[in-house]
Amino acid sequence: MNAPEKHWTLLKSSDVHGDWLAAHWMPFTGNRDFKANPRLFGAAKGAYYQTLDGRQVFDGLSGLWCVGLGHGRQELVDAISRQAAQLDYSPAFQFGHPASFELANRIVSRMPAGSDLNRVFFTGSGSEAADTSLKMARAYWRAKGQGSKTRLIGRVKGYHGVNFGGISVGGLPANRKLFGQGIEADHLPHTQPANGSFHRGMPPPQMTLAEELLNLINLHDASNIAAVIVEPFAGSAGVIIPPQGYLQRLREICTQHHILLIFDEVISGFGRSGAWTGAEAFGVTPDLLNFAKQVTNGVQPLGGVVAKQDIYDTFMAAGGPDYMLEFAHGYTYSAHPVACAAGIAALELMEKEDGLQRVRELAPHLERAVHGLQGVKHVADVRNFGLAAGITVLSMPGEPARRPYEVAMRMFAKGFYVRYGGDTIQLAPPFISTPAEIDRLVAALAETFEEQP
Ligand code: PXG
Ligand code: PLP
Repeated sequence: MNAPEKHWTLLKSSDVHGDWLAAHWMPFTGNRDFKANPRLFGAAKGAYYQTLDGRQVFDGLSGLWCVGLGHGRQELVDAISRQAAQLDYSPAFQFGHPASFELANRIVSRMPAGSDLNRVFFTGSGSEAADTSLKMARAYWRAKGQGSKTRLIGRVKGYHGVNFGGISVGGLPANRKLFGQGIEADHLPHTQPANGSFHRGMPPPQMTLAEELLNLINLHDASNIAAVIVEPFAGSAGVIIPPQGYLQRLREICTQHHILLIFDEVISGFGRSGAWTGAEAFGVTPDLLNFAKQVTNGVQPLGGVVAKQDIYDTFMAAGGPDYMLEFAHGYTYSAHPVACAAGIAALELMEKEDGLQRVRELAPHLERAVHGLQGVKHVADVRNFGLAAGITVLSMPGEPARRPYEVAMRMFAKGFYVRYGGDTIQLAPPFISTPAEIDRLVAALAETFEEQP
């Protein structure tokens, strides 16, 4: 409809008009606001986006938590071009190609030592990983002859993507309320400390939070519960860090009552926590571990579930004759060759540049910088872990989401991209950021908060 004259890669903002913007119904976006005031990026390099008019914008959320190694990495461009030229697509079902096996081996070698997390099921996204893990959990118990174990337990403020399974166990009301009946699920209480806590890293122990799982077991009986799914630290809800001992206690209770523990590591995995997994960073091993995002440095969509060998073996044992499938599940784009090639190259780049070490070195710097926001106007709480931070913003009466939006828009005008959601601002700078860039990001944020009425 009324296309601009130029090729789309060469557009300037003056070429873009509302008519042309109308066709794309954008995800998790205020479409009316965006189309009135488009915020379009045309290029990216390192830790910076470039707007269509060439303005540099610091990437304060690594895209959407997925571009830790920075943008425009030639190694990844080369890997995906080579794979696309050699084998662009290969049927995901009943046939294979080498890249997926290579990537699976490399992922498995980065799981916590001795964890038995060594079988990888690929998906195209984190949402698909969430639903895959929940289906795996139910089918696992069925394969073991315990088909009554179907109930799934998530957590308030949890985010597990947007598919029906994920929103059923998820605990963000805005993502659930429009969509009617989900699947049978219950929720543990969230672990967000009261405003004004300003804990650095993990909050002190608060055992009653994990013990709530015992109440749910009393209510439903473990014979009816398939799995508990939590993010090691919650990302989307505003970076909520588990209290000390919390994940350990969940693990103990799940083991004792024969309930699978699923970690959704779509954000915490592949570096953001300063380790390959949040499981390793927090010292707790789940039975199923979901990943996406950073695994390809965001350059291709890819997610998956890493299962313990016992889970895989159970499916194989119950699979019937060898020519039959053991798990009737998968996606057209499961283990897409180009996405797998991107994953292999991204993991290599993480090693080569010692991405984990960079996160571990920058994390204390980010912690000091963001906790310097204590006392700044409108700042109600600050939380951090690894290279992630969440800031709770004091709400305007009746409009909790308003001020974070205003702050993020003002930040964009100043050359910083930050994420806003609910009553929070979220930061997740690239692993390749410098301490000075983090200081500038947080200083701009402090200034912007002070400017707000
Ligand atoms: N699980 C977790 C823990 C996530 O953080 C998903 C599942 C879903 O992944 P996909 O690839 O289907 O989007 C996520 C994604 C934000 C933000 O700003 C977070 C996510 C996605 C977009 C924005 O907090 N998390
Ligand atoms: N809907 C229809 C009509 C399909 O044929 C398919 C896949 O073949 C799907 C949905 C699922 O798509 P995907 O495998 O990309 O999730």
